[in-house]
Amino acid sequence: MHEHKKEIERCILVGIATPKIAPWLATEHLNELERLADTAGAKVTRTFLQRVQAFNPATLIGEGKVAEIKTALEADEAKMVVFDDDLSGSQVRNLESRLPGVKVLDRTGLILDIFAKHAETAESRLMVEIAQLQYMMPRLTGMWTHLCRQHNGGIGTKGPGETQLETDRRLINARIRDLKKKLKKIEDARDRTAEKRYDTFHVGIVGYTNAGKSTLTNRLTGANVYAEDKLFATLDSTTRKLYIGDGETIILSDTVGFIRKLPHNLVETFKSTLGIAAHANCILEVVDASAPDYKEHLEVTQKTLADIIDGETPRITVFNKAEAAEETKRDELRINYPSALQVSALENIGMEALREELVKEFTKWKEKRLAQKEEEANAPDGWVAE
Ligand SMILES: Nc1nc2c(ncn2[C@@H]2O[C@H](COP(=O)(O)OP(=O)(O)OP(=O)(O)O)[C@@H](O)[C@H]2O)c(=O)[nH]1
Ligand SMILES: [Mg+2]
Repeated sequence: MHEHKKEIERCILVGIATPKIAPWLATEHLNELERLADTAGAKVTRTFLQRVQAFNPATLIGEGKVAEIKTALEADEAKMVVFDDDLSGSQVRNLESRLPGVKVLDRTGLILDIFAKHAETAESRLMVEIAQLQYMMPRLTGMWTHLCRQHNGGIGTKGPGETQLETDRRLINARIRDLKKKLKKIEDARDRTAEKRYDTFHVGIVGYTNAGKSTLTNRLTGANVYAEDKLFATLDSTTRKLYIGDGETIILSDTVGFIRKLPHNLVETFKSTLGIAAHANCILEVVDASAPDYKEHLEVTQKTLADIIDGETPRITVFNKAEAAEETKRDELRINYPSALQVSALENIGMEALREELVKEFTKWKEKRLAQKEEEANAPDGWVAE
């Protein structure tokens, strides 16, 4: 396949390691950023990892490093630099003025870009646009102050830019409100569908991006959900049926993956998609057993989930890609997570055990539902269960 060379942007990545972060983990974070850049369609020409004691408030990294990056950008003919850490509006402005003609992004901006490219349904498009506008707001300030200075040469004067800025802000806020209204309509319709499913056992598949959630969904249900070795291959949740015999069915929802430093407003807006997980009767948590930083993946997943579902929902933890993990690592996982399963969706290993686990949870749920129904039927005011 021929790629158009022009479409591939060349970029340089910058990571910052504070004394609190172990070097191997800092490298792992940068590797992940590289995969994000790749997913966004950019080619990484080099990466910088700067060890700092404290962040420079003006440019995040030290002035010397900025100069070094400038030289590297010129040598590599790269026009974009991506920071692994969040940049404030003024830091973007300061960096852009020191690196003329270079686009300065942070991890959040990159993730938003990927989400914008991958969003397919009306719902995810709305969510991404809201998140993008929210992300833009504080950076707008920087942009206009920047222009304002250029025009007036003065500092702290209220120039025409300020008025323009206020207008822009108002317009953006109006747009966000409008988008949120549209989103609400879609969500309400979906909630009604969810209510209809009240009597079906619903499993929400969650986990870090690229853990193999879609591959696992396909393997379990024989479905053909898009799975790829890219971060955020899945944005819109897909729902598939799993037949478990006796005419019984389980519904599986494959959802968007989590990632460290997932932009907060993105989590907020995507809550409704993840809401599918919130409606779930059981959570199937997929972890990449072969990832060196799987512990961090687990942590990120737990934290993101804690905001969405109640702690009572039963959970099955699955270590996927087990065939690609070292034997010592698998032993470690067995000891530390005794109730978790080890599987390989790719090589079709351990699927039967996972099915059994799902059926077990289904049976528990069904018994509970039956008891509930009986209670409803026997209610003194004569309520009849549907
Ligand atoms: N070695 C190995 N690779 C696997 C396994 N399961 C999935 N993969 C690969 O991991 C990559 C990501 O798989 P996906 O199923 O797209 O992962 P996902 O969790 O849905 O990812 P997102 O939708 O991007 O969050 C693909 O290249 C898969 O082929 C496995 O058991 N072993
Ligand atoms: Mg997926």
